[in-house]
Amino acid sequence: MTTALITGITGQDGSYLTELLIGKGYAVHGVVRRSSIIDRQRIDHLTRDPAIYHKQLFLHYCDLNDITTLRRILNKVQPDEFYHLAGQSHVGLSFEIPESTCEFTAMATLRILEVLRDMDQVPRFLTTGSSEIFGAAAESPQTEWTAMRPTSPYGVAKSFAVNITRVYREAFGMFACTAICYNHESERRSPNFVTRKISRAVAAIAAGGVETLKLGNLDVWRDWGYAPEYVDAMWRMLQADQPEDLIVATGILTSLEQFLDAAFAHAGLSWRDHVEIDQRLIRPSEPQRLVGDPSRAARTIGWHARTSAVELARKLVTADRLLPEQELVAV
Ligand code: G4F
Repeated sequence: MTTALITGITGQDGSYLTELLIGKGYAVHGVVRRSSIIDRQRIDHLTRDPAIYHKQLFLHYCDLNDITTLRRILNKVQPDEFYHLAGQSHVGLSFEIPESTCEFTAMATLRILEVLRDMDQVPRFLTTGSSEIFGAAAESPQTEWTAMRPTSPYGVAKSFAVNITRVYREAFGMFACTAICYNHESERRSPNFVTRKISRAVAAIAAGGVETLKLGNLDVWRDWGYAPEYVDAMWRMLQADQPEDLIVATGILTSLEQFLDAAFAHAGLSWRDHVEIDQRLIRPSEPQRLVGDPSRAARTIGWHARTSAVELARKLVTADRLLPEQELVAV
């Protein structure tokens, strides 16, 4: 049985990756933070399944600052593959909490690499980068060789993580790589990201619960894909003969207005009747357009995104319209 260890197992990507690996017969060990409020909704269906929990899925308490505990878990579990997905993932919020964003996203990656380097059997290591490393990109679409010009503390922290992972790969011969993921969304996305905020608002408006949706900058273009497909790319990267950083993206640029069109039209609505601009939601700086070139991932690991941004918008609205009305408040 192949053994994987995942940080960020309770997040969107962590939960989909866990399902994927369990389906492939892995033993999956997840690292979870101790907190008085237990928020493991995305993996509840797995931890409630007696055929899976404590048989194929195991959870361990560990804060990523607590490196001695992580070392102990690693020595006990001896994973073959290590997926480091944890971190502060909200770009806008990183302007308000830059230090902790860098601590969890940049420094935690370095600490993990340091612990792994000392192991007798070093597991294969993957972390997730972000299109935010390119920021004010000098070229479009961005490739694995595009210069990093981040525009947010989050993007700077991710740039550090990508670079330190490369340095450990090159300097110490570790199988360590970064999936440079563009925006990837799903029914499990937290509503503080724009896609899910929109789909929940559409559901609430269609149900007659609210009338308006407050958004920040609408003049942005992103490369939006479907998260379950992105964790498949992560897995494929760790099965490759050689470790390398890859762009994981659809290659298609969609404007936020196009996403709004698709989401509202799916419920027979027009966003122009409901969206208001709230200046407080506009970030101090951000990339205007980000689109990745996924051709290297197609060539080396045979990965292709299958869901378009328009299909994604419709999928999220369909799912959110099935939610009980009380879950749709506060959009
Ligand atoms: O959904 P977002 O918050 O995603 P963002 O900032 O692009 O970051 C996501 O994708 C990155 C990959 O490229 C990840 F690394 C990162 O962890 C995260 O998953 O915002 C998308 C766009 C932004 O331009 C933002 O300014 O939507 C704009 N936007 C406009 N109004 C809004 C809102 N974003 C949010 N979250 N909320 C708004 O009301």
